Amino acid sequence: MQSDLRKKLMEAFSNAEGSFISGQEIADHIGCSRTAVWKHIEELRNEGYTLEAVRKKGYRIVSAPEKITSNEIQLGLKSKVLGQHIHYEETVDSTQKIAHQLATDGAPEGTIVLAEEQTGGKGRLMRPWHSPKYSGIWMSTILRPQIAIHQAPQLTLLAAVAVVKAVKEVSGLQPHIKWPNDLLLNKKKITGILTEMQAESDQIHSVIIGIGINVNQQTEDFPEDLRDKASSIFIEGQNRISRANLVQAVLYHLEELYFLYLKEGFAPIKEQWEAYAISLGQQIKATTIHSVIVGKALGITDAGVLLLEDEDGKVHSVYSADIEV
Ligand code: BT5
Repeated sequence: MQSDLRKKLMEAFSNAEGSFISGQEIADHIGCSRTAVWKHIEELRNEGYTLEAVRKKGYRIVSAPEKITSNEIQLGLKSKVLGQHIHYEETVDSTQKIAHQLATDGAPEGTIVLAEEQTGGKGRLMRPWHSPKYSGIWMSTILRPQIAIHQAPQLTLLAAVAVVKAVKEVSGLQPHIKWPNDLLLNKKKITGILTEMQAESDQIHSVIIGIGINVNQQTEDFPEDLRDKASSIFIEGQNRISRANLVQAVLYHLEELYFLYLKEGFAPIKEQWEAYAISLGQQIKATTIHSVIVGKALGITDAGVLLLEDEDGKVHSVYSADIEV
């Protein structure tokens, strides 16, 4: 939006002093059409403004975008290693890409990459991850554990437990985990986790844990094809959350579980994961790259592999799949 247009638009809202202002009044003030006003309002929403729109009354700004600053995160940070180095950017392609580069360049363990917006956020199998500005947490954490390559997926499950605890602590809402990497509130996805690694022969150089949390989005902030299956903490709890506080809580719980894992192995993490998982004991459908398996979810192995028992009693080990409950 041109800056003079933006100035006039904000002026119109400011003159209304928090009351509703009609689309026509805004149009008159700026000197544009009603359709153009609608477009400007959409732009404001994309930038993180929360606007209320009521028929016959018009629009009202409920809140301005809240940025996360590195200072805000470091002030009161309870983790000792995670988040001690913060790489913060307004807009990035994907925080994973930057974290990979930093890890290659020797960034210390615990370095995090945080962005207000991702234009090419990615999920597993290169699927897109919707990461609009100022409303979520898009973060990649660099870890350097001395574990075998086949153990790395355990860290996805560990991260899921950490985010459940952090969301619960900050919002009071209790998400459930859907194997391996989804966190759900009222059956809708609010978090996805992507674990990638840099390794050579059987030596792990770094594990990069990408965490995406939908925090303050409203329903209309999601593209239509995601509205049925995705949600945010705000939508489910009707409460705006400080993203900086949530980042701090995630780092704290992630670190606590990670240290426990390094000391005692996966068993105590597995126990907590199972306590939060929704699909255990239930009939589920797992779509892998090669096949579709329908069966009862028995649990996860010590390696984090899902065990599914089909109707013939055969137990399948599922390493990677999409799950429908
Ligand atoms: C994931 O993949 O769930 C992993 C997402 C990881 C995102 C973080 S953000 C920080 C870091 N930087 C990145 O670039 N990525 C990581 P998967 O299980 O493959 O799920 C992807 C699917 O979730 C998509 O195909 C959509 O259906 C859906 N989806 C996309 N954006 C979403 C969102 N914001 N909320 C809920 N679901 C979404």
